[in-house]
Amino acid sequence: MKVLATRRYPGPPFDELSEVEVGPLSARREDVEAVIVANEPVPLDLFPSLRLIANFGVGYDRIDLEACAARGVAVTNTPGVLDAATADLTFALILAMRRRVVEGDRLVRAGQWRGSWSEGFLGRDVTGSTLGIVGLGRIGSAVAHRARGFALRVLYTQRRRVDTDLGEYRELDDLLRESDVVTIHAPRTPETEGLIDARRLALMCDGACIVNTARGEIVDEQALVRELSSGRLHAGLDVFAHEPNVPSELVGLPNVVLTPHIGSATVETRAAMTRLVVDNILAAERGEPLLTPVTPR
Ligand code: 8YV
Repeated sequence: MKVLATRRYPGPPFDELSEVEVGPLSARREDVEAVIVANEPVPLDLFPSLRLIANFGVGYDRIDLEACAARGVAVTNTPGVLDAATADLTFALILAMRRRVVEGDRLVRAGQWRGSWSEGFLGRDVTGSTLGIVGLGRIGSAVAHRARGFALRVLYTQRRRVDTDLGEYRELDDLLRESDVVTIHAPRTPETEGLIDARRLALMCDGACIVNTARGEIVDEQALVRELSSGRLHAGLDVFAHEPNVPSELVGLPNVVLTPHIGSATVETRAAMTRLVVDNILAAERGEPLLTPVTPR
């Protein structure tokens, strides 16, 4: 199968593709049968022979599934293999924010540390606090499992209430009111875009922390910037509405930790994602069922 990849995807499995070319999706190509993208829109009209879009990532919100279905183009993603890495980063952000790790690092590097002091630089306990999980899917559940080690009280909300011992169900507004830390693990869909808007951010208690490793568009970014600028809330943000642009107001704020969309960015996880991308292409080549197809909701 003639494959066009938007970049060299990480990990040895990439080299198992015999006919892969790395390049942009901007020119018409009659011969390309599969493309590998990282949640990028694919101009279907440029690829008349396209049969498969293999997405490097679990989220596929920038891929038009209905247009693909109408053209007979299959789409695959990489669910499962990145849950642990993303849940780990979620905890890195929670711990960094609640214990002021990045702020402390900056202070030490600036030569402003004058020795231990008992009153200053106080964070907030992680252990024993209340964690609100928005979206108890694969990644949200991995976060809930980790929460047990910190003796967290876990609340969750999602479209359908499930029978689980991972946490107590709450309506979203109640979850926001009750949580010390709110973490987002929902996919971006028309229903979740702007879900955490100004009214809902205002429900969070003073000093609470919001963590987003899902999609920037799920939170009203300007409303979040206002809450963070006032110092009322704290945040750990791995995703933004207009990546790689980060609102300039956030850069100087001490109450937010910013990371460059690295939820799945570990050597092992990225190799596993490439493995799944390649295995889907190999299955398509052999005419076998795709391993992880996605279909319109
Ligand atoms: C990116 C992600 O795909 O899986 C997702 O939905 O957002 C990430 O894993 C990855 O960072 C490549 O851009």
